Amino acid sequence: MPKDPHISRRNFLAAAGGTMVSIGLPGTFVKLFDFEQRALAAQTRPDGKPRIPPGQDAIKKILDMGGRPGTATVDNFTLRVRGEVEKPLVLSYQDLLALEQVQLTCDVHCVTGWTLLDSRWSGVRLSTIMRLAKLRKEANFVIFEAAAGYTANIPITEARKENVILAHSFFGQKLPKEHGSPVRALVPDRYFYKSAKWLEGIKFTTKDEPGYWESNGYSNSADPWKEERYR
Ligand SMILES: Nc1nc2c(c(=O)[nH]1)N[C@H]1C(S)=C(S)[C@@H](COP(=O)(O)O)O[C@H]1N2
Ligand SMILES: [Mo]
Repeated sequence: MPKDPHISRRNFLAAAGGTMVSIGLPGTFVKLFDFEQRALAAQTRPDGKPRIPPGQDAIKKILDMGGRPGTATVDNFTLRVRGEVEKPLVLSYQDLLALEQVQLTCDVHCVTGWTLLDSRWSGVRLSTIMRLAKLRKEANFVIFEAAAGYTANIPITEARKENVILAHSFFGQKLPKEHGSPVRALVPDRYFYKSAKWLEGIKFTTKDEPGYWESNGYSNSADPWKEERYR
């Protein structure tokens, strides 16, 4: 493994295949103090699940997990919505802002073991896009299509949840480049590799199409509370 993990991961993505590498940028992260961790671990969510899923540790600040950014900016961004829809769409950044906006405070869980609590995002619900594009009943899966060929897939049942959004802001600011600007998917209740950064398209399919990490040894369902990490 080269010294700079960012470079090695880029090369890996560029090569698109080959040997298994660690998901995201490997390395250590700064956890909360043990007493804080224990207090948080004792909390439960409104849905009754523990606040911190098994095998996860809370951290203070989001990490840049790398990946290959796109060239899109706020000015030339387009989101293509296609597949099992009556009305395929091509949305600009302004188009997205003109749709119903939501603000969301949620926890995100990276499969490498870190959990970021109370992260604040804003954007548009995926269900809003589904309504706008007039989803066909044949649509069973959502495939997020991102820059450089990165994809991630979720079932339509997950996609309908209120907390699944296309995010353009993070803590009240435009999404930083390294975290997926202009727009990323956010699927808080699955491991974070489902939350495709640098989003370019959304495809609705009848059959499942396992995404990038889902085809490289990681779980297709990716439920943090069931610890579905690997295939
Ligand atoms: N386009 C794209 N999206 C991606 C990735 C990637 O490599 N490319 N990595 C995924 C993984 S493994 C994780 S953990 C999160 C990390 O997001 P962050 O860098 O904003 O923390 O993005 C996910 N989305
Ligand atoms: Mo990850």
